[in-house]
Order: sequence, then structure tokens, then C-alpha cells
Amino acid sequence: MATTAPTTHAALLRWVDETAKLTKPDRIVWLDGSEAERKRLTEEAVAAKVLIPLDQKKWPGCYYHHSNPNDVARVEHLTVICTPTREEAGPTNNWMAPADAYAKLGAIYDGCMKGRTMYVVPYIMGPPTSPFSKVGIEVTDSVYVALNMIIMARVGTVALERLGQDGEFNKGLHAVADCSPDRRWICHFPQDNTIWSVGSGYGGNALLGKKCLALRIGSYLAKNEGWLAEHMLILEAESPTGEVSYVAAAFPSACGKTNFAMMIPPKTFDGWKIRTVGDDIAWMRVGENGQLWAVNPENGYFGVAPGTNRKTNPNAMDSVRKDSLFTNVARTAGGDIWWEGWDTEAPAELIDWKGAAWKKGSTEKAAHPNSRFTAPASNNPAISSKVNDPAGVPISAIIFGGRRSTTVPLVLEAFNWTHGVFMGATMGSETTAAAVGLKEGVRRDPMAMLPFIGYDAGTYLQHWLDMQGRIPNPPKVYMVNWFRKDGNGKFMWPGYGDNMRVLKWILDRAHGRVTAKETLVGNVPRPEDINLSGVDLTPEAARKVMDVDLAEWETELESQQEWFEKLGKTLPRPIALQRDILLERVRSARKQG
Ligand code: OXD
Ligand code: MN
Repeated sequence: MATTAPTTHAALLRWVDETAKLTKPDRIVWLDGSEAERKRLTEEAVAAKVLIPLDQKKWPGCYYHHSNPNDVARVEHLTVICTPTREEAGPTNNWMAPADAYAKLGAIYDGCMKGRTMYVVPYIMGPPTSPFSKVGIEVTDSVYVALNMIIMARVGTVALERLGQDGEFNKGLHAVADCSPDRRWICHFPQDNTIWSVGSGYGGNALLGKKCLALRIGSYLAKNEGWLAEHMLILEAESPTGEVSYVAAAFPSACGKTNFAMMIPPKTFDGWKIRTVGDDIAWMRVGENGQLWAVNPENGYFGVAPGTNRKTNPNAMDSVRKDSLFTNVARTAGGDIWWEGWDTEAPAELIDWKGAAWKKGSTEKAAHPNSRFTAPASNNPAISSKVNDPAGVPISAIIFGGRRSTTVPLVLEAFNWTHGVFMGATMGSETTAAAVGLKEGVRRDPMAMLPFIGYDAGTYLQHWLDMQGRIPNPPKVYMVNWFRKDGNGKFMWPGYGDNMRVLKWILDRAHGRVTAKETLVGNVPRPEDINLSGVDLTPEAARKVMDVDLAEWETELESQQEWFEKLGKTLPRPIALQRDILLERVRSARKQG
């Protein structure tokens, strides 16, 4: 931690100087990423009541943070792509002209750090020596953000060393400022490799390496440089014979992504081991053997707490055991924590996420539904040994998943790359009436990237199609659905560890070990090829969860028209044609009865 700049990188020094002239902090502190620094910043945060220590015997190195109650989630309506033209941002993003955005936010930043410290956080997304990795500098007025960045990225001297005298870096300016929802903006300037975020201290808005750099700016860089920046977990699967494979999987939020990345296979799959490479983001490039190779640019987990327990995700529970931060969960006066979906019932009394007294039986939630843990990836007992490998890991299969109560079978294999891109482009997830601000029904969420594509969505799909020409040995592509319901509205598939059964079939296919049954909309497992021994499922339910119902598919394909119209004129023709072909085939099969 230094108050004089530990670098001679002229452009960096100039930018930090300009930023300080605008925001006018009392003090500038450069982070070095040392353990002593983490300790000192934590003490400062505790003294300022930004962090509350938990019981250090039970939760060593763990601290609690209440956010401003008006600032608890990503704000898609205030997230903006600032490209020279509106067309470059496309129909799925908010847009502002760069000059207007710089002027609007500049006025909010002006003097907003008076009386405060400006932390300069140099960081690397990706393993320090990897050709995949990118350097960012986040300037922030929040010690909480600085401490989260220390967990989520590789921070300090390591990043300045990689940058050298003249390396390229992302310029990230963040200020919580007065945390006013009226002066809250998350703006991205892809052409300037710049992010300006103001008015929020919440993770996805404020930890600029994550959604802002690794996905929005990342996807723009990836298109220009010929790679993929995706909202995907990366997992490692080791078979009983010691064969190690990797898959990348995209799921919209609330579909069990972290749980899948940290899955524990059922007892009947003894001998299979799942290890985590990443739980949220994958950067993928063509590498050795013409395969797609992936790295996880992050170094920690920023996970949703409610619903996480020793049964649903023991590895996540072990990951948060030490050196973790908890935001907006419930706590006890004695420094313990609790959230809805914890292993045990709530204690009689808690302090809720807003800091108010809470009594068991209250109709209010004790933890905010989007309360989070920030945990170092190195705490995960099932972390892959390849997580820091500069080459990344070779991807055998890409999986797209959503929450669909009908239509989408447990698993469907794409016929080819274009069909796989079509599957990703049309993937959707059901919202419920309870989810504020979202229309009930299926929200289309291409590759689970809807809020994260940093440019025009149709052009993004074209980039996916173009990648086929770059990948001599591409992964197979799948669609999965753990959430299909029976006639009584009950989930048919047990999910969690039993998803291993589906993953095993996917790997057997990817390695060419089993055949599949072709349906009009994709390939499905033959009953004998998917191991259901020991799973709580009647043969009839097993058939139904994997069934391709053509009447449902006709409705599904028809309903995609509205989405395609929204994407507009840049929707790639091969994607539109995929739908036409599938719909034609389904209609004619239905006519023939
Ligand atoms: C998300 C997250 O919102 O990972 O997708 O936090
Ligand atoms: Mn995410």
C-alpha cells in the first residue's frame, strides 16, 4: 500500500492524476496486494463501521457488510453501453453518446471524493502469466470495494509488473459518491476501454473486473480479437478411469450455476470427481489441438447466499469458512450468520439485512434474497489444479441451460455448431410474477449474456457463428433443463448431484463413446445410455423428463419470432433459417400425425 505511485507507466500516471483532479480525494492509496495491506484495509473498514467482524473463532478472517438498502443488486436499467452510434450498442442495451455520458457522469464525479481516500486498485483478470489475461485499474472511493477486489481478482504489484512501462489497461473509475439512485450509472465505453460507474457499491455494479470488464468490455474485445468472453462456469470432470474433461456452461441467474460448478456426484457415481475451474465467467480461445481453451478470469466467488447449505452445495459452504465477506445476509449479535435456506432453522432472534431486530416467524426475510458471499477460490476444497494454468483448459462441451417447466427436455444435443449457436441464441428462462419488473413468461437470454453483451446482440451471435471457422476441433453443444415439471406442477428431476448423470452422457457423447437418438429438434440419450440407477424417478417420469413433445416445440419455435424481431436486422440469417427449418419439420411431422 503506497501513497506515492509505484509505477512509471506514463499513461497510467496521467490517468490517475486526471481522475484525482476530477474527484478531488484527500488521499490517494495504491494497492500492492500484500497480506499486510489486506489486514490494514480491513482494520480501517472496521473502524469506519463499513465492516463488522464476525465471531473470529467460528468465522476466521470473515466480516459482515450491510449495503445501503437502496443498493442491493445490478441495475440493468441504469447500465449503459456508450458507443459512437446507437446501432453499435444494439436493441438489447441502453445507449448514451460517449460525450454525453462523460459529461453527465463527470458532473457527478466532480469533487465526490473530497474528504475521502481514493484507492487505486491495479488488477489482472486471468492467471498472471496467461496470454488470455487483461489488466485493469480500478480507482474507487470504497474500501469495501477494494477489499472485495482483493478477493475477486489478482491485485497489486503483480498487475503493475504485467503492465510494465506501456502496457494496455482498462480504465475503471468507480465512486459510490452519495449512493443516490438518481445519480447512479454504470457506463461502458468499449472504444476507450473505459468504465465509469457511480452511485452504487453493489458487486456487479462496483467490482469492475467482473461484469463490466470480464463480460461487457470483454465481449467487445473478444469480437475484435477473435475469442469468446462468456457468462459460463467451467468445470473439471474426472472419470473413474482417470480421464479428465472440461465443460463450460451458461445459465441465467437463479438456475444453479454455482451449484453445478461445485457439484458432488451421487454415491452411485462413486469414482467420478467434479472440480471447479470457475463459477461465473469463461474466456475462451482457440489453442493446442485446435480445441477451444478456457480460463476463469476471476480469483474468487461472488455467490448468492440464500439457498446455499451443506446439502445443496457443501463446497460453497467450505469456501466461505474463512477470509470471506458477507453482504446483506442476516447475523446474530454474537457474530454468527444465517440466511433463508441455511442448514438449520433460524435462531429465535437475528439482526436482519437492514440492521433491524428480527424475530423467528417474521414474514419479512432476514437475509436479502440477493445477499452475497465473497470467498477466495483457493478456499474451495474441490478447486481444479488447472485454475492458474496460463493455457487454460480444453473444453469438450458447451452447455446452455434455463429454467423451463415444459418443452425443453433434460438434455438435447445440437446437430452441429450453427444449431448449437441457435440453441444458445434462443435459450430462455421463466420468470415468475414475484420477480419485480420482469414480465411473467420466458425471458430470452442469449447465452445467459443478455445483460452483459457489450455491443449489438445480433453481431454477437454472428461472432459466435464466425468462431466455427477458427475452431478446427470445436466442442459439442448441449441444452439442459433441470426444471421440467409434471402435470401437478412438481419438478420431475431431482437436480443437484444427480445432474452428474446428464453430464456423464454429455461427456460420453463428446468423446464419441455412445450413439444418440435423433429427434426433429436435436439428439437425445437412448434410455440405456443414461444411468438412472438409484435416482428417485419412476420409469414413466424418466421418459417424460426426456420427452420431446412436438406440439410444445411448435409453440416454442413460434414464440421465438418476437425475440428475433427484437434483435432486428443484424440477426444472422443462419440463425433465422435454423428456426425456419426446425419449425417446418415440426409442423410437417405434426400434420402427418
Ligand atoms: C450475476 C452474478 O448477477 O454473477 O450474474 O452476480
Ligand atoms: Mn453471473
